[in-house]
Amino acid sequence: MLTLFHAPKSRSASIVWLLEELGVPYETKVVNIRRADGSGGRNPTNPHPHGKVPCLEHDGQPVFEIAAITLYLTDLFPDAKLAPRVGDPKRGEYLSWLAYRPGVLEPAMMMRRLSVTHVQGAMGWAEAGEVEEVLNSALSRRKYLLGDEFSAADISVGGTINFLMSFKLMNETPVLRDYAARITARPAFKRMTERDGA
Ligand SMILES: N[C@@H](CCC(=O)N[C@@H](CS)C(=O)NCC(=O)O)C(=O)O
Repeated sequence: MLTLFHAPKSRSASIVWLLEELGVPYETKVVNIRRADGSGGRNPTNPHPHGKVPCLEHDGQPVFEIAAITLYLTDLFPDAKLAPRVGDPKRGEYLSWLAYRPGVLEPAMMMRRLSVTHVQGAMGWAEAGEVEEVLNSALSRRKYLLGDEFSAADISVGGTINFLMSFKLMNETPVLRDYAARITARPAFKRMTERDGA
């Protein structure tokens, strides 16, 4: 059994969207989390070591961090064709984009939002404007991050782009706007937003 520890209107929506795309049975446990406005708090039943969401439990074993959960699920259900398999030439690119969201995209945009100075060469991620250039360049040449086929990388990175643009935390461009429209038109995305009231 797959159990997702989930909080509406949070990063765990990414995994709800993925589970809906996979079309596999799962249950969600809605848990309280600490919110940026100071409300909320940790839920002691959430197995995530920091009390964050998402956290997935598969037959009692926890998996945490979106990149790990996404990879875990797409490996568990390869027939859903949401990720290149081991040995596929696109596998490296897929893994790179999964790591890019929490390792580069999120810290870059958060730093800019908080007006923290980026020190080139010292940070483990690139400056926000450079990240936007990379994403615009990749998506101006392709329909999806891996080419013509939608993959779970589009849920993770694309979902973040959509979220950041809607909150004006990322500069909207025609390339990114069209891409966001493409991925959010998917029925599984709509099912996710309907269930969270997002
Ligand atoms: N790096 C984590 C981030 C998870 C995260 O920060 N989730 C937020 C919700 S959007 C959370 O649970 N915040 C509550 C807290 O920090 O205690 C991942 O990618 O899974």
